[in-house]
Amino acid sequence: MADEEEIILSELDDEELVLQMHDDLYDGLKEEIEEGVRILLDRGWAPYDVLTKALVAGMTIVGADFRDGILFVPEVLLAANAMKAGMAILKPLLAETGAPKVGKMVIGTVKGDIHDIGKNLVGMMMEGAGFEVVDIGINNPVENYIAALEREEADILGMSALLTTTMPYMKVVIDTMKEKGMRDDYIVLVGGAPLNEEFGKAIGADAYCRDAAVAVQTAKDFISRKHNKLAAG
Ligand code: B1M
Repeated sequence: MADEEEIILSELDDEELVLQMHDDLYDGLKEEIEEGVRILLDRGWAPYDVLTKALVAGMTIVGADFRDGILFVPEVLLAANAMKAGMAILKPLLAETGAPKVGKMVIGTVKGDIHDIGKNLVGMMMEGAGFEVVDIGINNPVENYIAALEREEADILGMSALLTTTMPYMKVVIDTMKEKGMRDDYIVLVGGAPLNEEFGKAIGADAYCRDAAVAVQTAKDFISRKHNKLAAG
């Protein structure tokens, strides 16, 4: 039957392939996603375009149907695994630019929150822009952030939260840094789908970053301001 015919990804044009990848991500088809990523790269696509147009856009569709009760946790987990498999292929391409190291960032998802795709993406893009990144993973209590900042002698703290119930924990981390007299030693950047600029300001972060590209640009801006300040003595 026609609708049971196997789709040969390499025979699709770019636009059809990207749409098919959205479907495959939705269906959690890891191998198909890996193949699609490789095909787009072979066709000369920039890794960042593959990431945003094929993977992140696909995950947005998954997110909408998750919200609307059409998809459930097991299916979304499969989609997340497929997305991660695609990201793993892109990671070295995004991360190895040979750029000189410009600063060090500790990044982690806050306590109670296990979403890590956005955080991983930010880490990858930061590495690609020449930052050293120490990823402390998910579900981090304040102690983990403080210990990592001190141990790593980082310049930047990055925090991620995807739930409205976990985002207030970012303030706990920043308040604890203030209590310990260490807040001003670090650039604090926050991000995650439910946050906004106002929230970032209200909790005392230096900046809210809408996406990974904004995180990179914001980090660069703050680091160069820090260097200028030091140079001015
Ligand atoms: Co969850 N989940 N989830 N989930 N999940 C959301 C966040 C949700 C919006 C879905 C929905 O209802 N539409 C909803 C939250 C609602 C709310 O709080 N108001 C939700 C829920 C409710 C839940 C559970 C409670 C479901 C349940 O169990 N009933 C549960 C909670 C678990 C927990 O954390 N304790 C849960 C579980 C899961 C899975 C495990 C199934 C899976 C996570 C797998 C994983 O991460 N390994 C999952 C997923 C995949 C999602 C959605 C569908 C996709 C998230 C994602 O990866 N997006 C999500 C829907 C959505 O966000 N619209 C949803 C792609 C990623 C590239 O984007 O993470 O936004 P994002 O990151 C962006 C920016 O936000 C920014 O840059 C990134 C790249 O551009 N950014 C930063 C992120 N972090 C940053 C840090 C920075 C800077 C920028 O630091 C400097």
